[in-house]
Amino acid sequence: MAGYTVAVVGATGLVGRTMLQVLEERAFPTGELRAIASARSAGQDVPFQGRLHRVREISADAFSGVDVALFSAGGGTAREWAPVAAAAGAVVIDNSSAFRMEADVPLIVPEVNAHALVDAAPRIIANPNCSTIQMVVALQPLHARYGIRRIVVCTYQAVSGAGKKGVDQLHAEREGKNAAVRAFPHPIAGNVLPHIAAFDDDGFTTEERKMIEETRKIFEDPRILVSPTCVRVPVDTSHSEAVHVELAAPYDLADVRSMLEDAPGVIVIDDPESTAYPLAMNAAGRDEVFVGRLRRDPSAENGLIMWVVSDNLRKGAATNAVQIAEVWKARREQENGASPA
Ligand code: NAP
Ligand code: 3JN
Repeated sequence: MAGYTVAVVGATGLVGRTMLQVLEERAFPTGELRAIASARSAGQDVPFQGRLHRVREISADAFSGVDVALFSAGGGTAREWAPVAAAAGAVVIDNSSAFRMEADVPLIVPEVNAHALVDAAPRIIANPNCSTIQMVVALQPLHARYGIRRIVVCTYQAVSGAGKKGVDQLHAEREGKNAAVRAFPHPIAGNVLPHIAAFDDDGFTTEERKMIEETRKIFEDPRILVSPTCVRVPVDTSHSEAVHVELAAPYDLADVRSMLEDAPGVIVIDDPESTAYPLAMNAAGRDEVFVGRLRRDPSAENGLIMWVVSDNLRKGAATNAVQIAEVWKARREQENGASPA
């Protein structure tokens, strides 16, 4: 069968199911699909390209002959199985934090640093955290033109970022019920939680640490200061962010707006007088990063404030991973001079 053999690990999860949709929508040349999950859901079926595919339990055999393995099954599964898939000959594109900060693992957002995937050689490529992805896509033109000194960011993150159990908790609470499994330490319906993942000794959460470290790695500048507060809100899909940035040089607001309008993967919606600004419910189901409320921050030198919204399951996870697969495919076909038989 023509096309690549593609494995989706975590195919029954929110991100994995979205990966299947995005592979299909973007017509990634998939000759054979391997839908992989844990023993819990082996035997279930997932839809892809108009038919149902049987989910198989993860095993070394499941990776035999696989060209591309898209992982979205958490860090533990990635640490155990990504090296197995890579050893079997697959390029692994992993959505977890397991390998993101390893020096020899490219951490890729195609609109920002596709160049970091220098050739088709790396066996593991990491997909950044969803909150980082949408922020760096919006900041990339500013970083390229002016340089970035400091970013203060507050996130408003959808419950789907916490997987199926996050969505289930919100939906159960909306119906006045208790969720069978709680994803959050407090009720989320009608609430706002300044707490995503575990706290460290300095009072930051791991989600916040990811935003700091991943932004520096993607922008290839360890001097960029990042000050995040990550917050969970009772929204199903799309993360929103208030991003306050201090640029390294004076800027012209009209130039910034026009650069953002031209930036790949960015849509500017910014007419506050007519109540037009990016909204989580409008970004859901879309692949772009939406930017609005652009304004000068008079409290900081070269300060700029923006509101950034994107679908966390698509651009924040599945779409970015499939875009990485497309970059990998282009490199590989350039090197080999041909597409797969
Ligand atoms: P989810 O809805 O809870 O789905 C988890 C998936 O992982 C399910 O398919 C599950 O299979 C599978 N899985 C769990 N343990 C496994 C194991 N030991 N072996 C094989 N498969 C296993 O979660 P999600 O929202 O899809 O997120 C999945 C992961 O993606 C997260 O843990 C995170 O690492 C990553 N993620 C990244 C971003 C990002 O920011 N880029 C965003 C969200 C998530 P079963 O059905 O068999 O349980
Ligand atoms: O909570 C969110 O909105 C995003 C969560 C992402 C996430 C959830 C569980 C484990 C990650 C991630 O992508 O960083 C991980 C992880 O792999 O560490």
